[in-house]
Amino acid sequence: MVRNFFIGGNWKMNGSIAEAKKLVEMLNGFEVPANTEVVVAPPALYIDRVHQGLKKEIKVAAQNAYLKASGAYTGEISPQMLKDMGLEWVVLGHSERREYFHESDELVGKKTAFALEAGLSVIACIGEKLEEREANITNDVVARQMKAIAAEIKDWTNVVVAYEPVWAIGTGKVASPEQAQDVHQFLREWLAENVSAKAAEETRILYGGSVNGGNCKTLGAKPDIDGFLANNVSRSVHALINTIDIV
Ligand code: G2H
Repeated sequence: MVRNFFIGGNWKMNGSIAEAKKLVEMLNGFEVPANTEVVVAPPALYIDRVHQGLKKEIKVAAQNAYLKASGAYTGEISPQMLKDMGLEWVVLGHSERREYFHESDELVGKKTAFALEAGLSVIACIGEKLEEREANITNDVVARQMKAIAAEIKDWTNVVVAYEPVWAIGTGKVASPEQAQDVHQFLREWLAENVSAKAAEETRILYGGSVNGGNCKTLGAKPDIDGFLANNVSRSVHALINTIDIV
C-alpha cells in the first residue's frame, strides 16, 4: 500500500502524571509494525514528559496550536514552540475545538497552513454533525471543511485527514464500515478533483469516532480507511494490535 497505516491516540483533556507514565510504559513495550505510524496526543502540559519517555518510533502530537509564532496570545502555543520541543505533529480542527472554542473552517485552514510552514505535520479533523447527516448533507459539510484547508495550502504531503463524524465521537455509536468508507471515498475523489491525483493517492484519511479493538478491523479493511484516531491511547493501541494483520 502506498499509504502507511496510521494510528493516532488523542488523549483530549484527560489523565495525570501517573497515567502519562503508564501510557509511556505501555507504548514502549509495544512493537510498532513496519509501514505503520503511531502518534499520540497528550494534553499540552504532559507533552514533554511523554515525548521524553517514549521510544523514537512513536511520535507525539499537540492537540492544538495557534497561528502566530509568538506574542501576546495568553494561553496559546505556537507551532514554532512545538518544533522547538522536538515535536513533529499537531492535531487541528478537532470537532471539540470547532464546537467549544468556535473555530471556524477558515481558522482551521489558516492554522493548518501556518503549522505546515513551521515544519509540523498536521492531523486535520473534519466531520458532520448528526443533524447534517440526517439532512443528507454530509458530503457538502466535509467538502466545505476540505475547501477551507485547500484554500490555504498547496502541498498535502504532511497532512493526514481525520474524518470524525461528530455523532460518533465519544458516543459509542461508531459509523458502520460502509458509512465511513462512503465518506472516505468521497474525500479521496474530492482531493483528486480539487487538489491533485497525487494528493488523492497519497493522503492518509483516518476514521475517528468510537473506534475500539472490536470494531477497528472491519473499518480498517475498507480501501480508503488508512488508520484511526481514537480517544484514550490504550483504545487506539488495541485498535492497532487488532489491525496488525491488515496493515
Ligand atoms: C474522536 C475520538 C478521538 P472517541 O474525537 O479523536 O474520540 O474515540 O472517544 O470517539
